[in-house]
Amino acid sequence: MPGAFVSTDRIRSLFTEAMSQMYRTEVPQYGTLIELVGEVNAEVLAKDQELSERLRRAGELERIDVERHGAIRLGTAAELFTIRRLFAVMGMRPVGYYDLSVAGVPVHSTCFRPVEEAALNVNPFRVFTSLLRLELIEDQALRAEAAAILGKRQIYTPRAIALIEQYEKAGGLTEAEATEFVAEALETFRWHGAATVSAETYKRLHDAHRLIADVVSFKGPHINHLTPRTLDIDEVQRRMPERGITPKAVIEGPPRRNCDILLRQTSFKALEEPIAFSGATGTTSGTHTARFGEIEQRGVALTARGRALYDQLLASVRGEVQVGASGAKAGDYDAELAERFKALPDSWGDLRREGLAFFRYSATPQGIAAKGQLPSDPDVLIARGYLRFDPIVYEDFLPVSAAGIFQSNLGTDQQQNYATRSNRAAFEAALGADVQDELALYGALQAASLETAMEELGLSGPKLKTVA
Ligand code: OOG
Ligand code: NI
Repeated sequence: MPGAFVSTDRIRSLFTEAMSQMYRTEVPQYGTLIELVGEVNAEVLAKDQELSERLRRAGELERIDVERHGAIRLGTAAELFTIRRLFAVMGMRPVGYYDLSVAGVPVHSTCFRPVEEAALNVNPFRVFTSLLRLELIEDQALRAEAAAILGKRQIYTPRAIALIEQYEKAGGLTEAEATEFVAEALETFRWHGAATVSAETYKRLHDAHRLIADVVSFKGPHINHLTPRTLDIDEVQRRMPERGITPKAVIEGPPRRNCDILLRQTSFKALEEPIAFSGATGTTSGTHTARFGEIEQRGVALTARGRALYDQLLASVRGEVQVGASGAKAGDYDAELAERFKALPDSWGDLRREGLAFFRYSATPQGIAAKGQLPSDPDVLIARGYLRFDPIVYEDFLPVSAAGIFQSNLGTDQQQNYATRSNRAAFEAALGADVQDELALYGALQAASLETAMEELGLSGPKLKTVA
C-alpha cells in the first residue's frame, strides 16, 4: 500500500535531526558553534533586506536553520556500496567525484545529497563520503593487515540492512519503519571510544598516515564533523575565539565578495579524545584526533567556464603564497586572494551575461500582467523587469578546499603527495553506480526555470544567448 509510505524527505529530516542531537551531545563545541551561527545569521537577515528577500524567493530561507553537511571515511568497497543504498532511503544520491590523493590524502570521495530542487528546499543534508585507498599504502604487509582488519568489521546493524532491503523491495518505508531505520542507521555514525586494534597496531597505521589509523582502527566510520551554513563566515570566524573556539588560519575557497560564489569554509582543529586500545593483556589508554567543527558559506554555482576561471585564479594565489602550518602568511594570502579575484566579475548581472554562473529564472508579476504584449528576447525581458533571475546555490564541495580541511585536521606536517592517477572508475565500481555530474544538474535546473518562466509569460522557445 504505497499511500502508507513516508517521503524520503521526511526520513532525511528525521535522520538529520537525530544526527545533530547525537553530535551535540558528543561534541559540546558543536552546540556552541550552532548557537553562534544562528546569532550571526539572524543579524545578517535583519540588516540585509535584499538578501533575505532573495533567499525567501529561492526557498532557502526555511532551510538555513536545518542546513548541515557532514563527513565520513569508509574502509572498503562493500561499505561504500551499502552506504549508497542507505542514503537512497533518505533521498540522497552520489554527486561528483573528488580525488584527494593529489593533495596527499589517500582517499577519493563523493557527496551524497538530494538532487531535486523541492527536496533540497526541504532539507539539503549532504554527506561528504570518502573511501580509503589502501593501494596507496606502500608497505605490503601493512596493507594486507589493514585489509584483514577492515574485512572483519560490519559497520551496519543487521536491522538497518533489513530495513534497506525492505525499502528497496516495497518502494518505501512506513512511519514506524522510518523511525526504526533512523535509529539503526545512526549506529553506523556513532563515535567509539574503544579501538578494535592494539596501541601498537594503531601506531603503525598512524605512522603510514593518520587517516589510515582513523579509518582502520574503529568499529565504524564515526561522523567527523557536522557543518552549519552561515550567511557571514568572516563574522563567525571573528567571534569564534570569544566562545573559546580557535579557527584555522585562513578561510578556504574564494574571498569575500558582494556576490558570493561557490563555497567558503573554515574549521576548528580536531579534538584529542581518549581511546581504549585492545591488547592481549587487557586495554591500554591513549588518544585519537578525528572530530572537528566547521562552518560554511554558500554562494552561486558556477558554470564550467566560471569554474575554470575560479580554479585558475585560486591556483595562481596558492602558487604565490603558501600559508605555513602555524598560520604564517595568512594575511598575505587573504590579500592576494582578494586582489586576484578582481578578475572575476562581482555583480549578478555580469556573472549571468558572461555565462559564468547558474541562475533560476522567474516571471515577475508585471511580466505576467503584460502577457500577450511582450518581446520574446529574454535579455530584453530582464532589462524591462518582466523576467527575474536569482542565483542557484552551489550544493557541492571543492577538492582543494576539502584537502585543506582534511589537512588542517591531520597536521600540516604530513604533506605526502601520492604519485597516482585518480581512479573514478574504481570508485564507481565500488559504489555500484555512477556519480552524477553536478554541472549537468545545475544546468537542467536553470533550463527548467527559464522554460517555466517563459510559459508563464506566454512565450515559448527562445533560449538565452548567455545561458551556458
Ligand atoms: C572530509 C573533509 C572535506 C569539506 O567540507 O570539504 C569536507 C573529511 O575530513 O572527512 O568535509
Ligand atoms: Ni566539511
